[in-house]
Amino acid sequence: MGMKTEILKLLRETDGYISGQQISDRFGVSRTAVWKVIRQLQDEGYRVEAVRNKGYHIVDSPDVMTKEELDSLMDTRWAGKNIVYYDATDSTNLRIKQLGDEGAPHGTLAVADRQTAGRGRRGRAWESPAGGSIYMSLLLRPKFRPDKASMLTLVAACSVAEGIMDCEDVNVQIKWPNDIIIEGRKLVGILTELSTQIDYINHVTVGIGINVNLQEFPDEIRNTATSLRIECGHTVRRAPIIAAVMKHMEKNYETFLQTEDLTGLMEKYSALLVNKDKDVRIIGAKEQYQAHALGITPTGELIVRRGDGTEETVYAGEVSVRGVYGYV
Ligand code: BT5
Repeated sequence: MGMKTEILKLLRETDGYISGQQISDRFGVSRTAVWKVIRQLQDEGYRVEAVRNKGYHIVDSPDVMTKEELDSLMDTRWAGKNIVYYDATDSTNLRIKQLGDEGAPHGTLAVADRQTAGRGRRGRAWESPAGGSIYMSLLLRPKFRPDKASMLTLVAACSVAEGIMDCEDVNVQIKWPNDIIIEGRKLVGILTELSTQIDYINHVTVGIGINVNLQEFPDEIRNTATSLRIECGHTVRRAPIIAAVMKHMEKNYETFLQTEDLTGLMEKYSALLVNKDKDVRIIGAKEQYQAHALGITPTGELIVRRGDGTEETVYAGEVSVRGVYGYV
């Protein structure tokens, strides 16, 4: 951890004031060096008060998203421990794929404030303006076989939902398999991509886009998208959400590894599943039909009952699911 991160942490952990002398003793640097770091933090938007004879005090943390802010909040062993931060990049998924090819460790997290080529599934685009959203991708290096990797999208969905609800008083739900919604509108999209050999995984990229402080959307998604700001009615800090999502991701991934399927996460996932006991329209490559969704299997397929009473499981890679009325 760099000194700026350490000082930020120290300011947060101190009730009241901490003197410049105490900080400089702690890090073995001059008081001028401490003051310079404080100035940098203030320039980044932190409200750090300096009171003569008392020292420094952090009043509040606005929505600052920097590597230091993220490092200072991360409370995990591996998930998000090696953060690469970009003010702007093409796509954090592309960055992580490259870092993965170059040998970056399991748990490496790329975070951007803006993407110029944000990607959804099957060539679709992800709207990625600056200043109001989370665009992040996590590098995983699992040892299991490639056919199990699609379940990681569901592990991530669970983790994002839990992380958001830890930080904000909202009720989010999961639209199988990879969207998180509030009141029927899309708040989060997840894109999991694999780099594989025939029978083993090189690495997995789990890309997560969360609309945090966006207040308006382009026409095409105006009626289907939402943000935390819109739903909560106030500005939301991004960095604590990233830290909370990583915390849950680490835990849920380890649960997943115990059985290499969703057995240990079924209860949580099912409780969050918006499609459960709802009519859905299954849109496959060859056919479309209406069915009743019953839940998921331990391997992440959606269980549906057709009109004639037959039950079947639907694999995420093959279909889209729509509510019979509109988006959900
Ligand atoms: C997804 O695709 O929902 C996956 C999105 C993953 C984005 C993250 S951001 C970090 C990482 N880096 C990337 O380049 N990608 C990942 P899909 O299910 O195909 O949904 C895409 C559709 O959602 C689009 O066709 C739009 O209709 C809609 N959409 C686009 N941007 C949106 C936004 N910001 N909020 C809500 N809906 C959006």
